[in-house]
Amino acid sequence: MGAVVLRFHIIGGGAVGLSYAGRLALAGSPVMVWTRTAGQAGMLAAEGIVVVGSSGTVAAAPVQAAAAAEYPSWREADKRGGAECLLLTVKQTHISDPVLLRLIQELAAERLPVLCLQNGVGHIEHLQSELPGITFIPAVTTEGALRQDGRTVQLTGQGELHMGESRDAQWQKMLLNTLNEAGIAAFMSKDINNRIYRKLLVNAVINPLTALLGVRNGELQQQPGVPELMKKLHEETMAVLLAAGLPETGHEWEELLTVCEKTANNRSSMLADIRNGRQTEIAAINGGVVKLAEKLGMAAPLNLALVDLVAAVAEQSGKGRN
Ligand code: KPL
Repeated sequence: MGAVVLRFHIIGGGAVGLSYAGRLALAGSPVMVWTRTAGQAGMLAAEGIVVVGSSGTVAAAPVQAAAAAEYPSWREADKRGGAECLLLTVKQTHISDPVLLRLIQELAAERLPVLCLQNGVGHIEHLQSELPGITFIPAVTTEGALRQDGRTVQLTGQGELHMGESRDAQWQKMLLNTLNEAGIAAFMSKDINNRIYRKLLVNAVINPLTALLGVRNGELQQQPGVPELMKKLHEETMAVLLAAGLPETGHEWEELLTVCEKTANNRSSMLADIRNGRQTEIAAINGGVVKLAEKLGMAAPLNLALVDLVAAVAEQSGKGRN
């Protein structure tokens, strides 16, 4: 009997989804990408994903693809078995979509846990309450990726993928090996909730400010008056997260600057959302900090102001309220 190969279902054809799908497919894993539109799925299935490396190398990765709504006909036609892994890479703004929830329910029902790579907080609780029979494993990615078009993704910053512990240790070991072999630095984390809070601390500063100022991550600090604002926002957010149980390392500010540096060429996901007319994740990021603060009887006025400002900018650019 040959070695068991993990077959991946990547739900979401955005920058994160394409960057994982592309690298896994290039390393030889069977990959199925589930998209929102049939147009993107058709393009991916016909031509594959174009992965542009950080040094400019270009490679085409063959994948299967279908729109989430096409699940029933795909299921009927699909005869292949094998160990599977589900990566949910859609934004927080989509996790209530009934078509998506049905897809997760169908795909996860007979299979294994769903790895969730969303920014912000509140998504695991939301998914768990919508789909109570399914196991969701929180994960955090610190990699930078930029979607250039529906099938092209540029890897803009080397980062890591950390995931919570699965009850199925053998499956998780196989998953980590497969990811590592595809050049993805992936780890099992025993303190995933702290990692989620640490990522939230980074996103709560970089995302709204880059979105409002229209600058790349590496340009944020060069804007007049912005380093002071970054510092104040960082302090306010950190106070909330420490009160919520995050242990302090003393290096949080340096970590934020390192992310700006490592993803200098990146447009944050929130800036990309505003530019492309998509809903932003402001409610799950700065709005998540405000909700946490409220629960703890604290105030988070800067975070609150940013929720309103980003929503106003999105609305002004004709992109609807978040
Ligand atoms: O996670 C990100 C995002 O854009 O959402 C950062 C780390 C800020 C990289 O752009």
